[in-house]
Amino acid sequence: MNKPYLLTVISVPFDLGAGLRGASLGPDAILQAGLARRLQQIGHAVEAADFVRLPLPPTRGRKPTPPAAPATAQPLLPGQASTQPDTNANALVPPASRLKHLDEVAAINRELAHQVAASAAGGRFPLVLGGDHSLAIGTISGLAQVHRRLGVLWFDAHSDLNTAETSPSGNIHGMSLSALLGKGHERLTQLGGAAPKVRPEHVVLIGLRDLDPGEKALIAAEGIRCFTMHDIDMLGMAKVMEEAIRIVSRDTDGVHVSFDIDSVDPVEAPGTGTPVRGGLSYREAHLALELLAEARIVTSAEFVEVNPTLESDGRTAKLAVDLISSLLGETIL
Ligand code: Z70
Ligand code: MN
Ligand code: MN
Ligand code: MN
Repeated sequence: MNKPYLLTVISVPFDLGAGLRGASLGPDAILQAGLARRLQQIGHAVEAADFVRLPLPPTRGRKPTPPAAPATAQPLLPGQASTQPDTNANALVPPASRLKHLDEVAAINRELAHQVAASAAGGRFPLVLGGDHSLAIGTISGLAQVHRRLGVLWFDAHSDLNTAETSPSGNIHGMSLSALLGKGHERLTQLGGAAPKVRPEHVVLIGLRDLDPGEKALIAAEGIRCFTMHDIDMLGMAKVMEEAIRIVSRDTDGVHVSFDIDSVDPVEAPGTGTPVRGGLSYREAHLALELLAEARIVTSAEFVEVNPTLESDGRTAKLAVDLISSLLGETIL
């Protein structure tokens, strides 16, 4: 086995960046699916002190996570506006009301950035368990305090490149990557340090299949490298990862993996808020992370959008444990 990582496993039971509740139960589901034992089997030191759980800021406007949401719960329809009143219509900054739960998202991400920066500054490997994908804002802002030129591999069905102006939903988990690139509301772009946190030429998106018009425009304007499901079909995951690894490790001083579980096909990952057909197969997802482990370039990771309330058998949390294990050096032989 490779050199063991000194991990900091940071659980963030937060879901107010998403359109559906329930991803707040993701971290505990992943831990209960046996993450610590698997990390130990791989050879990583895992002591109780290396497991951190962020306390939630007080929520406003929504009740705490219910025990289980019915599987029929629906996110807002595209184009359906926030029901919150627009209190900022004449301001030059984007109306905060188009950013749902901005106060709570900013508060949890500030705390997360502190925790991640402390771990990375201590030479450790921060592993964040979400929670919804708005948490990437805190994770990567914390990493940016330590890595001046961070490479980012963003596995997702979506590109999360909306801003308040282009978002069809107002859900901040669809705006996290644009915020990290310095686009969007200043409370997100300036969180935990000056914008931008990453440069477009150091970012690669993998697994895309559901983009909004404003996201496509930003990809074109910034020249962000994307490997869509079509590209993966055509090239094969091995070739895609060869190119992706070259991009994120060229002229960078660290590589972060931001893994939205909805990048994987809903057949394997049904427990997520916005499943999209035609995703990564179980083996494609594993191969990608195995190749990253072999390349030994990854310095931090997060696994987000596991929502155990949307399934009955826990298979999505188990999948997350399998994927984390592959990324951290588990091999078949
Ligand atoms: C859509 C939006 C999104 C995850 C859904 C969806 C974004 N583009 N991200 N689920 N993980 O609302 O911005
Ligand atoms: Mn709120
Ligand atoms: Mn996402
Ligand atoms: Mn997604």
